Amino acid sequence: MTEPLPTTDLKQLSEDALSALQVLDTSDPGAVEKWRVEFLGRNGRLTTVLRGLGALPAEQRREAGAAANSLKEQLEQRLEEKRTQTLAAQAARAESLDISLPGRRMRRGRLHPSTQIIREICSAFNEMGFQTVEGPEVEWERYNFDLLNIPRDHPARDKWDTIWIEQPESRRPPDGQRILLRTHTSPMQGRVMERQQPPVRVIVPGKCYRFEATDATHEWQFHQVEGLVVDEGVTFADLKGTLYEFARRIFGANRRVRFRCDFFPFVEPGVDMSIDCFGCDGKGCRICKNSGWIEIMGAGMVHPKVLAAVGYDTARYTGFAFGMGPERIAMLRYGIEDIRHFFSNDLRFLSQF
Ligand code: FA5
Repeated sequence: MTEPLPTTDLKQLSEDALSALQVLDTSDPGAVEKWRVEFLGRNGRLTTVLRGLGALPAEQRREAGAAANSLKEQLEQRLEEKRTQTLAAQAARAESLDISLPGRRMRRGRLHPSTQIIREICSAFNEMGFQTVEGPEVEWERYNFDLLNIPRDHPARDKWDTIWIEQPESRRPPDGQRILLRTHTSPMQGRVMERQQPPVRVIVPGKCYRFEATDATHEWQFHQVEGLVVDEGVTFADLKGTLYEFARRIFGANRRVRFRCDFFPFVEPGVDMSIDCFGCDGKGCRICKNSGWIEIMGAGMVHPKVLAAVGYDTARYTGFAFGMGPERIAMLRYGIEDIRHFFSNDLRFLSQF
């Protein structure tokens, strides 16, 4: 069987290369490189032909060699021409742009409504002399429960449906401490008091998590803002005065405030605080479920066991603490009906604030 003459190969190769070049998008460097590798590359079709020349008789070898080299030059030149044409076409298109057309409006981003209300709450307290501090969302049970007078296996733990983090046996600390996603911002009470002596006056915004079924007023992830004050001579009157002033700043000058007994293991006495409904001025409406009052936070005098657990002198120091849900406060203020909007990332909701 006779081998086809290399010149026949070259003719076919030239046709293939030129027709591929005709449809090649030379503004795409990847496509140009692919074309070059296929026809001119080290293992490309032209180089393969050139390599095969050695097997030919001398006079054919010379003739075929010259033809192959000339084809190589021709293909390189045609590629360059095509590139120049593409650039010229692009430049012409650019010149045809109407630069007097008005630009497209940039859409401005904005802060998430939770962030906005948290900042507002914190600055109300900052103006009253509170310092803002933050802490970890992944927490030891010691801070989330033990130091807050909620020992392991105490039924009070059920109040905070907890998301636990699995720890391999080998990495558990000797005291058996477990890790969780904090269920409230109160663990920062212990963390702050452990590292400083009174006077303490802090506000702690942060994210919390609970293993809860969600509904219009319950999310499994939400924020809280915690407050803690400890010093000599702090009384329940200070708690009431501070929170009353806060309510006036956030909800307006004419708001009335109500405190009722409530139970949290880390405060004694414990209360919940409500404001009179701004939707109906206390007369009763849909917002306040006809009660005239809206509950906005839990609070109380810091339990002496909590102060003692961090080594504070309970004969000398007293304090108060409180914790509120900023999403719930934003819902009340803006008439938002479902807390799940906050984390569903729907721009139709987010861009209203
Ligand atoms: C607490 O978490 C206490 N740590 C508050 C506290 C601090 C009391 C200091 C006394 C002293 P409670 O579970 O009630 O309490 O939550 C406080 C606020 O967090 C609620 O009033 C509510 O606004 C918000 N909150 C609680 N659970 C959810 C939830 N699932 N979704 C949205 N907000 C919630």
